[in-house]
Amino acid sequence: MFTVFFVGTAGSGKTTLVSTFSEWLEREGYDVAIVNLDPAVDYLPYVADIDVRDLVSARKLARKYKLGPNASILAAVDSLIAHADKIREMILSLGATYILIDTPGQMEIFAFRGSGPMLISRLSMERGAIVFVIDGVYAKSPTGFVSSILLSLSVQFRFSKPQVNALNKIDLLEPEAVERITAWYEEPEDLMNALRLESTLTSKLEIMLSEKITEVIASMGLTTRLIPVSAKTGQGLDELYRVLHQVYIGGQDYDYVE
Ligand SMILES: Nc1nc2c(ncn2[C@@H]2O[C@H](COP(=O)(O)OP(=O)(O)O)[C@@H](O)[C@H]2O)c(=O)[nH]1
Ligand SMILES: [Mg+2]
Repeated sequence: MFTVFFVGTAGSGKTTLVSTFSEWLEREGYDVAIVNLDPAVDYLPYVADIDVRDLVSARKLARKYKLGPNASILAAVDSLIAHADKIREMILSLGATYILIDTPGQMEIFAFRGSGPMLISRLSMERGAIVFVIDGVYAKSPTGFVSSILLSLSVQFRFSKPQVNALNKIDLLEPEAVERITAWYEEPEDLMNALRLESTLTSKLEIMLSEKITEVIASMGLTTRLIPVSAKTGQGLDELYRVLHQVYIGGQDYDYVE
């Protein structure tokens, strides 16, 4: 049993990717199940095998305790901890090979509080991985790219699980833009030049910081692949599967080697 958590900023395409990727896996003949961990979502494009909205509802909490939208999601995600063992049992009884887990829209509520990492460690089966979903439209600009990768890095620190970065929405990008972005990931020089051209770097300090950051990104690229995908058209899902499969057979101490 392999649990794959989809994490990323609101609107990056986690839910859509879970939906298309599960269809792709099913078409390829794999046994797949979906868990929705977002207690505040209104509409899901897939049928969840386990849906936390059946256990906690952000909307009900909001009404009961007169909470605003953010506070009610916070309360709902935190209260999921009380149900972690039950959800784990439910996942085990599904018996599927691949368990795709869709996480709350507001990533910071999930990743940067105690409850997110706790849930991930309780719900990971013998193998677990994170797919960090990056919004390709946002990552098109050098500064947007850098901030997306820094977020991915901080998620990696939070969860310390094998992680794959999916550059989503490539159907909205020119093929040259996709190539450029993937090159930034591996070549600090390319990224540094692009940052300079974007000319937001004014002070010496900013330039020095950017140089250090681009080095970190390039060294991250050695172990964590950036995989261009489209949750809309299904482009790149075969590659996403291939890399995840390597994590699955390689275990937790996975290092990607080309
Ligand atoms: N064009 C395009 N739109 C996408 C893609 N993935 C997601 N979207 C759209 O982006 C919006 C947010 O997607 P959603 O899956 O709900 O994001 P989430 O908040 O991360 O779960 C929706 O309108 C999706 O239709 C993609 O690969 N291409
Ligand atoms: Mg979602």
